[in-house]
Amino acid sequence: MTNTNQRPKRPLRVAAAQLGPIHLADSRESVLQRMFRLLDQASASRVQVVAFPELAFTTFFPRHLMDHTELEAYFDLDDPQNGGLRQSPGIKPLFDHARDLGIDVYVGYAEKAPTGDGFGYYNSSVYYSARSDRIVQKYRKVHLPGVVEPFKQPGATQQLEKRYFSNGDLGFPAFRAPGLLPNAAKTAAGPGEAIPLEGSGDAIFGMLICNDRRWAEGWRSYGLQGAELVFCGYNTTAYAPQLLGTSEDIDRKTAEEEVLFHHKLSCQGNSYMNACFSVNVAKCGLEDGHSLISGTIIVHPNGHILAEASTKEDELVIANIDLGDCRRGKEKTFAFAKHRRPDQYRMITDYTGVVEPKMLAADGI
Ligand code: CDT
Repeated sequence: MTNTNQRPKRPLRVAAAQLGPIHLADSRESVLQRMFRLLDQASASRVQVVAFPELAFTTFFPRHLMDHTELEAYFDLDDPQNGGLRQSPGIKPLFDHARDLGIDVYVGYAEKAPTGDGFGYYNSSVYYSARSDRIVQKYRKVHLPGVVEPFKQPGATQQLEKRYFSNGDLGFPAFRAPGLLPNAAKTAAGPGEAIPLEGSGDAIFGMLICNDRRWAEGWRSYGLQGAELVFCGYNTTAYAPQLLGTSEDIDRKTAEEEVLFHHKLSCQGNSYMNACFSVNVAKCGLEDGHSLISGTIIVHPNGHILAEASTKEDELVIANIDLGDCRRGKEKTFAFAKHRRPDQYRMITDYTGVVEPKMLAADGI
């Protein structure tokens, strides 16, 4: 079997496991049971990889002002001395279930990591491989939105990620997921043996978390590593004019449509510009009265949406994809090695904020 480029197919059946609201009062056990149901559904549909949202095990707690003691309950310990996240008691049951079903998992969680003299707190995700029963890669959210000090206006939507988490410090590490593709090429074993073709090895994946999807730099970092699929889980507030740049003058329904549009624009545009699939998965609905957008989508490297959620509840969104479809973009329009001009891109790493051109003189025209 070949695709239009006469390359072998790289078929994969993926799913986004959208979660409806998780309220402050909901127990971890109840959330795990919901995740198990979605995994069971995925298994019945022969899905190989399931993606869960950002901070999937709890309510979106950064909208609440909490003291350190209250906050601790929302974090899961990722301690390499004790088996890492794979053995963390509040999450282990999910990996055990996924292992038993033979399904790989991308999932977001609040990470508490020992630092030697204390703990670091991150908004993180991991990719768990069922075949190897291990976490293949961890990612820590780089672009933390929101503020350190809570907004004072009554009724304002709080977003305290900058208060509760440290900035991600692992960069954007692409990785290969073992055992998903039939006939994936392996490393050349010895001298004289043919070097495997680009795009013929085991699947190359990357991870982003929520706000990261709005920033081209993370996607391009994955594009430069040949990523064929990027996962992104999110909790996106439907109405947050203080934070999202939507006008305060528009009604809530119009504001939500605008937020949804920018979400899709980011995922579709960046998938296209980096010639990769993306699985973008929401936690959505009314959480304790706070509205989160839905919009779970699986996007093709040509930018089109392949599958989309139709509810604001727990819902499995499935797509059959062929990672070989990335080759057209990677070898033509976005053949980076041929067309990129990094010597002209220095501002991207030299500048953080905006540096405007010099003002014109008073008599300037
Ligand atoms: N969770 C997260 O990163 N949310 C941001 C919105 C922050 S402003 C309300 C997002 O980019 O969707």
